[in-house]
Amino acid sequence: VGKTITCQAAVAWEAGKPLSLEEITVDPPQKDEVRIKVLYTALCHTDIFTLSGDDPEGAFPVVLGHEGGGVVESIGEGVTDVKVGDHVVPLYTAECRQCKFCTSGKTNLCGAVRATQGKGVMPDGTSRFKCKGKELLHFMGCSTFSQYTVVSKHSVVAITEKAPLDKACLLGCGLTTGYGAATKTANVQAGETTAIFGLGAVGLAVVQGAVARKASRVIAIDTNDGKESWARKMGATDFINPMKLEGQSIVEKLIEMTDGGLDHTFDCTGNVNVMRQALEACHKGWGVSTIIGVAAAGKEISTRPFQLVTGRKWQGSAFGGVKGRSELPGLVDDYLAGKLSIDDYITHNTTLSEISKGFEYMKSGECLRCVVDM
Ligand code: NAD
Ligand code: DAO
Ligand code: ZN
Repeated sequence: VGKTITCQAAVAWEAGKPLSLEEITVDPPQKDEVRIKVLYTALCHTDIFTLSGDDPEGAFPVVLGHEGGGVVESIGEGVTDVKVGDHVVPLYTAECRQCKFCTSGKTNLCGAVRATQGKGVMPDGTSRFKCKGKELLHFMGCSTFSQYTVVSKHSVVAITEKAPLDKACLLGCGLTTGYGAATKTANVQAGETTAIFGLGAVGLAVVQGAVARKASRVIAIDTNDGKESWARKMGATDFINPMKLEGQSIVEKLIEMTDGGLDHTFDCTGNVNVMRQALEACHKGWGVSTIIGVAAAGKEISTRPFQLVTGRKWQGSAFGGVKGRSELPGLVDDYLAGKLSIDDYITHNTTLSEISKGFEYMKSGECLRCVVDM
């Protein structure tokens, strides 16, 4: 049986307060659990959203972070798919391969750890983290803002050591989400037209997915002109700033550009008005709009039902529809083969002790992803 480890972590004590660098203890992995030495973590807007207190389900004190990469330090009984020393990416979308979701062949969602993950505890209902005599909650089944973390064996995948972990960590959320939404959930086919609303890391990864699928048109849309060069670099064929259209709505403009509307649109903004635009810019009869953005608490989408009656479809995508344990290694191969770029997304770097700077970078329009060296 392993020992409790003392290490540094960025702790979120309460909503609306900055993260605090603390010495914490991390208990050994129990049955079916894996303890990981986290080497890198990237920051994502979901961490910022939870820390802000705007997420009504956010609970504190907690160790945030869910876009990480590390090395397996120890394993509990019953763990067979990863071993000590393996390079791994924690998965906020678990894959147990046994539940009705996993065996359905219809979804990448998994029921195995869902309830406890949502409560911020391990599947046995307890936490592995303590600080100053208090238990800290886990976050999204990952908690990568700690030098060591414990995750369920269903929530971790080993990847080849050929992939540098300071890059591969981005596959833990944003890039897989966008690339998978285009290539798996929407399953864009060669020659189809696509439009992507919102060009953060997620939207740019949708652009890459659409380009990889040889979409005939990849129209990138953002209210920030600074995103045009990024979108073009990823292979977008067009860029539109909807704020700069005169006498025409973005929906009218897109319909005009594509002879009636798009085969596929994607919302990567989380704004429910944009979600409506994305649906209504779809081609009558067959256009499909995929919602990826996470809307603020309590927000609802709307459109006239006639939009759906006349053949447009609305769907959503979580983690790009990717089954983490089965399919993430394939994305790592795509990265190593030069088909999926990751390096371009890392616009900023920081260290654990300066993680709050990373949050500031993320709030600025210029940062796609900030990787934290733990
Ligand atoms: P980001 O903030 O970096 O990017 C959002 C982009 O949208 C920005 O470039 C912004 O300028 C642009 N934008 C804002 N309002 C707009 C408008 N009205 N029209 C066009 N563009 C507009 O965020 P990100 O990290 O790329 O994440 C995008 C979204 O995806 C977020 O809502 C995030 O929570 C969500 N997300 C979902 C999943 C999932 O599994 N479904 C996973 C990760 C992230
Ligand atoms: O199975 O009900 C469930 C929970 C699935 C979680 C999917 C989360 C998708 C969006 C999260 C954004 C992460 C950054
Ligand atoms: Zn499952």
